[in-house]
Amino acid sequence: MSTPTYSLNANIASTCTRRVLVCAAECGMSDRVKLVNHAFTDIKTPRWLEAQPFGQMPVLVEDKTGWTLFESRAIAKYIAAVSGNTQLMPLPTDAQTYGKFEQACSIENNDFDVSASAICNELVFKPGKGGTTDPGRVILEQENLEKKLASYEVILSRQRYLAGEQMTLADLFHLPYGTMVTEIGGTTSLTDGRLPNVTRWWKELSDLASWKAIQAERAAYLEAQKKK
Ligand SMILES: N[C@@H](CCC(=O)N[C@@H](CS)C(=O)NCC(=O)O)C(=O)O
Repeated sequence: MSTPTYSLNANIASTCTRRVLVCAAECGMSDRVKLVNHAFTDIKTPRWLEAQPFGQMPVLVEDKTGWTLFESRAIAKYIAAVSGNTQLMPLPTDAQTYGKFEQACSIENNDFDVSASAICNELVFKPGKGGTTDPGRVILEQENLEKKLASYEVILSRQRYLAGEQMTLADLFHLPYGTMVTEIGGTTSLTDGRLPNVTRWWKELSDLASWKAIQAERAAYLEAQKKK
């Protein structure tokens, strides 16, 4: 049986797309997961909605069978399962390690992403769609993020990564919004050293060669779009 390959129907400019791409790269799956850049208008078409009823990207498609999967974190976990990389995603049979991994995934989704993505939404996505930034919401989410990252500092002062001593998908999941919220000045807490273990952790993650390559691909794509 031939090794399955996949198309990632998405766009390199999207945060969720880059979440999948960095996880695929770290799992050694980049050659089996091919990014297919789509216009953001595609995601509201009946064909797209059939695979992704929420009208969002990314969507993973198995090339041979047409089998689909959406939700960036689910896609990343699926790719890790296919790759067999049990460091980035521990097996449920290793119950305690798996429990800590799921705990870390939950922290990213419920404690970090909520505020980091809300700040990016207010400062970038909303104005980009013609809307107006709500400064009160920005301040509230900045305060929330600050409090959450203080708790990250406690965790990361005891262990190297969010799930333990090994880097997992849970750490990688932070990269798109962590990078964006820092770049737009939405927070300095990941980088300014006031939370030394957070800064150490974030530097290691954001310095990953795979992530730098994906960010470079994004910059090249956006530059090419400007020239069109
Ligand atoms: N929870 C979903 C969120 C997907 C999502 O919000 N995708 C964005 C791009 S990062 C999108 O499609 N936005 C366009 C829209 O919602 O209309 C995931 O992780 O895949």
